[in-house]
Amino acid sequence: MSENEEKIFEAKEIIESCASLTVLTGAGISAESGVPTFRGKDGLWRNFRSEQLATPDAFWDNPKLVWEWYDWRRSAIKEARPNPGHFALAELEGQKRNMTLITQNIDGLHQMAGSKKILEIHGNIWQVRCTKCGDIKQNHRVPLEETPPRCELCGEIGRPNVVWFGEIIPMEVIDRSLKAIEECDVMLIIGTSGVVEPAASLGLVAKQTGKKVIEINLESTTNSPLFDLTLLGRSGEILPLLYTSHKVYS
Ligand code: BJW
Ligand code: ZN
Repeated sequence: MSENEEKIFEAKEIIESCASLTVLTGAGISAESGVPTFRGKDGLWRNFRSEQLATPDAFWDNPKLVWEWYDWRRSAIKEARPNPGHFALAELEGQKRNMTLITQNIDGLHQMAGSKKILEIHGNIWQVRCTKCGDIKQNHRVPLEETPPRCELCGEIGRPNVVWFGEIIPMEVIDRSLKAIEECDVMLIIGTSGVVEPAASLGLVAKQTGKKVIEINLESTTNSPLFDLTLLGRSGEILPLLYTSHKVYS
């Protein structure tokens, strides 16, 4: 057995025997569905980095440009379907007494795969929020009829209902994430580079409060040395190996 296979075996035992599990996912889990990650080689759009576009300043400097980026990402996400990693997490939720899925992703693929208890800490790309009255509407049109889209109620421009750099994640969402970590026995951290705060610190909170923390990533991250186990490989290949299909645990 290779070292990684031994770790997968160990992780499977930990996950199968725990009652309460909290999961944090990042862009890597959707990579096998064809959704570009942020910091990988496919993360660039017209030579812009996400850090240059995912900010309130970038939006107010040039709302049309930022909406064109979102329109491009919406077109990629619209074609995307959940991969075996998303489905494995949805099935695992059905087997656990308590499982919360915290996701940094805004693509909605966990919902599509059947996960139920989801905290979208960075928002959702299919929602448009009015910059004046705050009204939030679902909007699945690709491409958008106009960029930026306008609010049906007050006529002001809308923005994606997501959390940009320098913005605060709604307190209720952070509180619920921390509570899920407090209540869990094991935390799984999947497909995130762990560089963006405060999401990056959630795994550290889990570790510091005595939870087992297992990471799954294509490569090691700066946080890997702090975790109990790091499984290297594609999440769509590793996650289905981590539980026994159709077996119900109490
Ligand atoms: C695979 C795989 C496969 C690939 N299988 N794995 C403390 C210290 C320093 C800075 C800060 C701090 N606190 C706050 C900050 C500032 C800032 C920040 O963190 N900056 C860092 C860059 C340093 N944070 C904020 O501004 C946050 N707000 C905040 O803290 O408010 C309070 C505050 C305000 C002002 C000052 C101080 C405090 C808000 C952050 C919001 C992030 N928003 C984005 C955009 C969301 C909307 C959108 O999508 O358009 O969220 S940025 C982008 O990064 C997006 C992602 O969710 C997020 C994380 O990226 P992720 O998921 O990790 O993706 P990648 O690409 O980085 O990694 C992919 C990983 O997958 C890689 O590791 C691959 O190896 C792996 N992989 N294929 C398994 N098949
Ligand atoms: Zn409005």
